[in-house]
Amino acid sequence: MKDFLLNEGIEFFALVPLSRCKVIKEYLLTKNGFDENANLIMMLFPYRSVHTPVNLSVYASVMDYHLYVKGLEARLHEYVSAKFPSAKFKVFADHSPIDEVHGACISGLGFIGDNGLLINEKYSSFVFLGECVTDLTPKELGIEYAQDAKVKECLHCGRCAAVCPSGCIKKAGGVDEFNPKSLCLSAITQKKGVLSQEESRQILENGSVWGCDICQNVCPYTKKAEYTPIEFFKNNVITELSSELLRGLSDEEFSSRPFAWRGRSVIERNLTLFEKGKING
Ligand code: B12
Ligand code: SF4
Ligand code: SF4
Repeated sequence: MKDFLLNEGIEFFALVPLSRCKVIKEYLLTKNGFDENANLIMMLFPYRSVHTPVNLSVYASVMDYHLYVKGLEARLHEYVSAKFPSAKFKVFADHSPIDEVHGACISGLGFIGDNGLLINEKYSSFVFLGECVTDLTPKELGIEYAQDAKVKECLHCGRCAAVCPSGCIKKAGGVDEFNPKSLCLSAITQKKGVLSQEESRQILENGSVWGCDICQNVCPYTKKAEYTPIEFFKNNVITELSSELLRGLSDEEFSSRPFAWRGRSVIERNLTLFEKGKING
């Protein structure tokens, strides 16, 4: 299994028992036939390439990582079932049974920043998190469980809290902490329906039509971070999105972008707002 993952360009992975993870969507486990004895191979997928996006977040500028995970699962299926034909396994990312930031953190793949994100020493927080849930044992997988080591902390330098436009990162107990209850700009850009004046102002002022990277860009770990080695994330990067470019995308091309899950109307609304704002002011 180690060789398979390394061949895929996945250099950060670790095995944890499900019992150590925080389950947030139990039904995804039961639906796929997993019980409490399941194991998880937690994986990091670095995604930042040399192309710096102008008016959207890095995650929105690259091809949809859900597609990457689908491809990875198909290749893994071929690899594993040759040796263990009755093994159960499923790869999740984002729409996942567990709190992935917590899972990656306890697996030793990084630490949690005050911006709420998993920071890896090599790639900073520009890593997607995913996990292969399986009924295979550590011995069958050829990977030992990750050590239950003391979790490292970020620098608590306060830069992310100082620049966050939504005030999501607040002082709590002496350190800054991510507070998802106030509305993160990333969530505003993905919201359906009509936006309030304040929400529209946030999109315009911060110049992003999908997602927000402000707290990641200022983080000292990002300054020294490396770019992705994974081909999937290096190709077809959209650095500047416009209504015209969006209209030119075929339905198939559109569905391979990370903003497609909300349908065309939400991203169109943001672009119209952005383009009008640009013309007016
Ligand atoms: C809902 C969601 C959002 C929501 C709400 C975010 C939130 N934190 O609640 C919105 C839309 C705002 C959002 C935005 C973004 N998201 Co998001 N999101 C998720 C999702 C689907 C679920 C998060 C969740 O509900 N967790 C459960 C709740 C209870 O956790 P929580 O309150 O955040 O805090 C927990 C952990 O942080 C952890 N924890 C906190 N501190 C500590 C300290 C220690 C020591 C430990 C061990 C644990 C720990 O324990 C807490 C309690 O369980 C996850 C995927 C997943 N399945 O986990 C992606 C995920 C967190 N998002 C991701 C990304 C990339 C983003 C954006 C960067 C996208 C963008 N560019 O716009 C932004 C960043 C915003 C930010 N600063 O967090 C990545 C993060 C990758 C990383 N390196 O960490 C994830 C993991 C998706 C993925 N598979 O890659 N997201
Ligand atoms: S900017 Fe500073 S406080 Fe925020 S996550 Fe990075 S190191 Fe931590
Ligand atoms: S993604 Fe943007 S709005 Fe959300 S916490 Fe980070 S800086 Fe604040």
